[in-house]
Amino acid sequence: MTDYYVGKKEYFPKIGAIKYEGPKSANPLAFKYYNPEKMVGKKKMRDHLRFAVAYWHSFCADGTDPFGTVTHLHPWVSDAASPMEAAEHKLDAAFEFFTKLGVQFYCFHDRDMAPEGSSPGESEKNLFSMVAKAKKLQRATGVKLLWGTANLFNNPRYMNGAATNPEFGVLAIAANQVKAAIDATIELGGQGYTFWGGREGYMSLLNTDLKKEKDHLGRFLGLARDYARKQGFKGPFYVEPKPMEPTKHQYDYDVETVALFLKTYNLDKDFKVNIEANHAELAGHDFFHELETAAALGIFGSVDANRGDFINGWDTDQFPLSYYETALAMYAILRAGGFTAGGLNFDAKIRRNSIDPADLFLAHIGGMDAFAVGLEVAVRIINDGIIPGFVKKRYASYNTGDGAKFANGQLSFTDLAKLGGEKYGRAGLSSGKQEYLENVFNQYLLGL
Ligand code: XUL
Ligand code: CO
Repeated sequence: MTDYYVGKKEYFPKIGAIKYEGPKSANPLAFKYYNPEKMVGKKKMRDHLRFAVAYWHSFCADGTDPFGTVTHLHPWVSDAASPMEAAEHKLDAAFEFFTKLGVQFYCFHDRDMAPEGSSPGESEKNLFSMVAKAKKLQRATGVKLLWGTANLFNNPRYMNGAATNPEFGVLAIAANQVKAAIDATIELGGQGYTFWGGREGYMSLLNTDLKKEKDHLGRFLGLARDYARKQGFKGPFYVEPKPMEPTKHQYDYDVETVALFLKTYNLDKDFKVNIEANHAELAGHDFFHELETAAALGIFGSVDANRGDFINGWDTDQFPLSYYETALAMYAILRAGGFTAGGLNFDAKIRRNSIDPADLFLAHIGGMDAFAVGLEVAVRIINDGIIPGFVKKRYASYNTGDGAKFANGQLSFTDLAKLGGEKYGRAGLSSGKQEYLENVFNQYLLGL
């Protein structure tokens, strides 16, 4: 920790820097498995995992749900005389939290950091006054921006969508907002820029021109990309798939849908996906499936780390805890080459009734420990080679002879059919060994 807080108001005065104490530690405010400096393979744990805190859940959300009002009475709101002062205090509280927790990155929406003004110009002014402060705090603490984004869903004007709105004027206002959010991201050295669909989808097809809306979204993203590149932004853009909520059907349904969308609108060179675990579940997939699909399609970028609840179908945005899931996720991520500009952003919130200041730390500690375990398990699986080796062997018939000719495009369909008719009568009778592989996976989970 730096001496940044000397003489400053602390928002979490009873909590110091969170340290690694090992699996036997009984200290709830310590890491049991996440040891940032530990070398795992060729990289330190911290550089594999690239943890980020989500500004919106951790510093803006106040516990409100459809059935009840505020339960999280943030001191950075209650000690401020105006919304702008509250935004400044929130920034101080956020950087205090980042540094005490020891994360390298954070992510934010424009409206998380600064309140919306009475005109687009005033909103931009508010944003840039906070960006100037954030820049100083980043320099003082070494914490960096993983990605920035624009909130194109909260204001009532976006009730019918932003870039997919049937009214042009709303689309234009959204462009004004995204331009400022891109400028802010560049100013803060953001490593990526995210587009989550927000309200880009439909509630009813009876009032919707689906093709027009998708065309407009494709053009909007292309124009935003061109603008950012012209301003010198070199990082990846992310689309974050989600199948539903708040709309009945979101256009960025899942990874596969987004991949086709990116290709159709010539966005595939600059855009990748930011995969959220809970969104994968809502799409009827598991997190592992979405990660593997993105890797296969060459668009894996970043992760919103969280989990849903197995027995309901909401976007509950809970902190990830299952070692089994984090191990599968890290197995996919490492085989996709690991993170470059992306990272693990905790798009997760503490529960409405978690009202102790320590709860926000405890939640992140649990999530970071879970991914540290997942990382170590995945590295063991990859290094031992039993599971990846099995998969490799399963496809070995495509490496030589007729199979290799097929794989290299040297056989016509008639050739193929002839071989099938004459030569391979006994093919196909081999076990998939799923139970064996699942048992082996479980052994790795306990480090044996
Ligand atoms: C919503 C969601 C967003 C995005 C950023 O479900 O995941 O918070 O991550 O806009
Ligand atoms: Co998200």
